[in-house]
Amino acid sequence: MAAHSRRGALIVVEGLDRAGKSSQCESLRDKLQELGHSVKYIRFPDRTTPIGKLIDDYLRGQSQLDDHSIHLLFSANRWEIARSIEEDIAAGITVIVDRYSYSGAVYSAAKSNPTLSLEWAWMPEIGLPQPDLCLFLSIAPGEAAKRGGFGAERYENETMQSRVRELFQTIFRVQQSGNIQVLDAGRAFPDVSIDIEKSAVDCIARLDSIGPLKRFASIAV
Ligand code: NYM
Ligand code: MG
Repeated sequence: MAAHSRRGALIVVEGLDRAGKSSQCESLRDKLQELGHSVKYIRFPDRTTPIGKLIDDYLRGQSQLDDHSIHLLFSANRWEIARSIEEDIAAGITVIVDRYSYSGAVYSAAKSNPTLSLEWAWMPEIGLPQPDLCLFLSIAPGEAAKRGGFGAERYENETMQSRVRELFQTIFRVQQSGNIQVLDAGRAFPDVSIDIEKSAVDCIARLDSIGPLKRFASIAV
């Protein structure tokens, strides 16, 4: 295989809770492996690190933190993993990421804290590896509701989810990279999987023309 001299792809999957992100990421990993690619699947927050444990406590309502502080912890959690993502990609491994900087910015901005704008929320993401492809699994609020009730974690309520949904649209509009694809995730699981696989395979095939891994730049909202 020519894979040795080629870098891996950074593929991010985003969406609201219950959009099917995690199951689709696992399915994509298996499919790409079948096709002979080296693949890793990771998720944010990574609750296993010391920073991740602070985040986990907060999400489960075990601790109270200032909105800005928890926001920066989510970002710090990405920065502490960023190097290993870059190393994997340089080694030819495609990395599938379940939630990334987009979730980071929109969930915090959805709190409507007057000193925590979307623009502010994006700033600590500047310089992190930019995905070669971001797949947004779009699901209508009604469809999400059919998939079962909200869990017990913070943010899992109607008001937050509808603000988050709007802010995802805003941030995708102002991101100039052109690597964001919105998929209708209200369809049957295998139909969504097929689209995800096609987009991922196409992205990996285009890596030579995409060039080196890019980094996030600032946004103007
Ligand atoms: N979340 C996730 C944030 O608020 N900021 C972030 O940077 C990230 C990565 O954490 N409701 C929120 C979104 C989710 C919650 O994620 C936990 P998951 O994928 O449900 O475990
Ligand atoms: Mg969740």
